[in-house]
Amino acid sequence: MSYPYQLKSYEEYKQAWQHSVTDPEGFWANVADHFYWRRKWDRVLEWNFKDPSVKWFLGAKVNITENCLDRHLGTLGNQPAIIWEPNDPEERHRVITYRDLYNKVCQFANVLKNNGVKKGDRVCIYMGMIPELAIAVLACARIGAIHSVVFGGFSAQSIADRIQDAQCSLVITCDGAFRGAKDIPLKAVIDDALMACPTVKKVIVCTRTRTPVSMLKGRDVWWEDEIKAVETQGNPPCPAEEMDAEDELFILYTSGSTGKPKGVVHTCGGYMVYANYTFVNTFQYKQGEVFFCTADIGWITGHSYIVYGPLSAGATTLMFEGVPTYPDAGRFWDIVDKYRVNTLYTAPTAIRSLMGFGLGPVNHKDLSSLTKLGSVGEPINEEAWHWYKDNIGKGRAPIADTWWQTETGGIMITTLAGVTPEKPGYATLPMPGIQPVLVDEQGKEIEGNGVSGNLCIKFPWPGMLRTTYGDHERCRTNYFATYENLYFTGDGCLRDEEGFYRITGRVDDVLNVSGHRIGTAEVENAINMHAGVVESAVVGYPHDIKGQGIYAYVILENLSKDPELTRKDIMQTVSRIIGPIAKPDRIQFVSGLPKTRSGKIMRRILRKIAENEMDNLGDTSTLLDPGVVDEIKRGRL
Ligand code: 6R9
Repeated sequence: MSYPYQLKSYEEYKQAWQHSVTDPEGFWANVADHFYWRRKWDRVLEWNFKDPSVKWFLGAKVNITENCLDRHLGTLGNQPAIIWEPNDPEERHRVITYRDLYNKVCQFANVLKNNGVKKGDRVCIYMGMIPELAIAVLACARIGAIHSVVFGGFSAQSIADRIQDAQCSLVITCDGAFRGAKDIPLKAVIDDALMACPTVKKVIVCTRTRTPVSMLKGRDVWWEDEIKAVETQGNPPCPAEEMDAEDELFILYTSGSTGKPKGVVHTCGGYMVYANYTFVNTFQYKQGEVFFCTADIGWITGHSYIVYGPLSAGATTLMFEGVPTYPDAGRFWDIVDKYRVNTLYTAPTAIRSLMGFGLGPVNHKDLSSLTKLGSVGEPINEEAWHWYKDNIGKGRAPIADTWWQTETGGIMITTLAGVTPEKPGYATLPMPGIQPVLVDEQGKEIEGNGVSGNLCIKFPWPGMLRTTYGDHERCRTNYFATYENLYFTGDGCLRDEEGFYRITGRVDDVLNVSGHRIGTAEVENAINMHAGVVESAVVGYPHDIKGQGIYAYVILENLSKDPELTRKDIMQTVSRIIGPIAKPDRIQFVSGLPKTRSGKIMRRILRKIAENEMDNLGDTSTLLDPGVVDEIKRGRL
């Protein structure tokens, strides 16, 4: 496959960006022309950020799986689509060609149909990183069912919340998942979740770990048995459902600063074009290369850069089941070596954790195939950037530091590897089609260079979210109401003298722990569920490996006789309610929280204390009880 819209030089990039601003519709129509549409659009774009209402490729008909599978069969049928590396390096890896993948997706799409799934139904997917996860995702898309993938680290309660919110009718899961030395009992977690989910009529269970599972009569069926049933029917083909460009493709839940996670909704046409365009340009993919994104498909990075971006480009995508440190800290480098990986796309938190093991695990691994590197999920500190550049890229491979969000669908600000300049700590320049602006607190645009402010986007792009599932008003207030006629990202940002962008982190109450987004309110709600807790306040603090750690200030009903045990109990509660990823790193028991006279917690002060910037607390005179601050300072962990 060739990509006529792949930008090859800095000059070409500048021209493309200009074109995308002066004539956005013409620009995106030119890109979209290179996809397979059942019917082309009548209009490219209709939008307003007030409602908000954004529609791309109006009237067009498409199925993303025909672009990811069918259209490659003639030329790439025998090429590897997915290379799968298991958790245990001793186990055999799998190579799935485009033809295999097509067959498997059609087969499983028929399984879904046999189990009553129809266009528009919501399907929850809770699986480990095995090829069947990608197959399940694509099978949903094939028949027009809306997938909602839930990361394997979330608790039963979190899954139940997501299933209820989307009113899913079917769940696809595994008996268990291997992750490093751990064996996670996915089906047992689903069983717990489903006690609160009457909409779920069927559960399809794929075998992976052979952990004993309880199969509920009439509800639970085995993936393998269902496949056999389709084979017995003679493996009929599964024609792709014709979707409107603006039909929903998937829901993915993500944390905001308030309340429960929201279901970000992406649609078929625009998301497809954007995931593909950003993949092909950021990583300068060339046919035959091996692309390794280390994310989990449970996050947006996995959706866009393990599944849809690479497959729509006919690329070979490497899917890894395990973790970077199992069986040892050389695992990524072994994988790069074994499959001659050309592009590695990973997160700063992984780089920092591997840095801690020194160069031992890197030395003697052949990394010469690597020509491009990527970073995603959180700001990359300069030390990690240089370590990655020098020791993994051997000084040769450019680094694309890609800034984007679940809501943006694809990469927004980044270096195009080897094409546009890179700068440590900087995401650098906007993708063609992206118009970033910095605004001050009043929403006034800050023009010129050498400035910083809140990062907003002032024009729609095809991959942007369309709504939050079941609650459009929430979408409006969250993203489009802070500043008039702008999409607000929640990130702070600076633009240097040359016009390069550096993301400085969230300016709202969202934490970024090991590249995972967690709302402080969510963690507080979970802590407050623990018997004996009166109130809590959660803030982030700098953490060497995770980027941010979670610091919780907790008021107990009675002083604890065994504070260590109480801490563990609270951790357990958070683990149960949200999942292990949201466990606080530090819990400080306090007798009160700094509140204003109107009862608002002054998080700024708590943040400063957690960051150990005690001398810099600012004005505390408006507090109801300024004395509480001294107590909290004394008790800092
Ligand atoms: C893709 C993804 C989004 C938030 C985002 C920002 C942070 C992501 C970043 C980055 C600095 C980068 N973030 N990439 N910060 N530099 N290259 O991570 O989506 O999970 O929704 O998180 O992550 O704060 O707002 P998501």
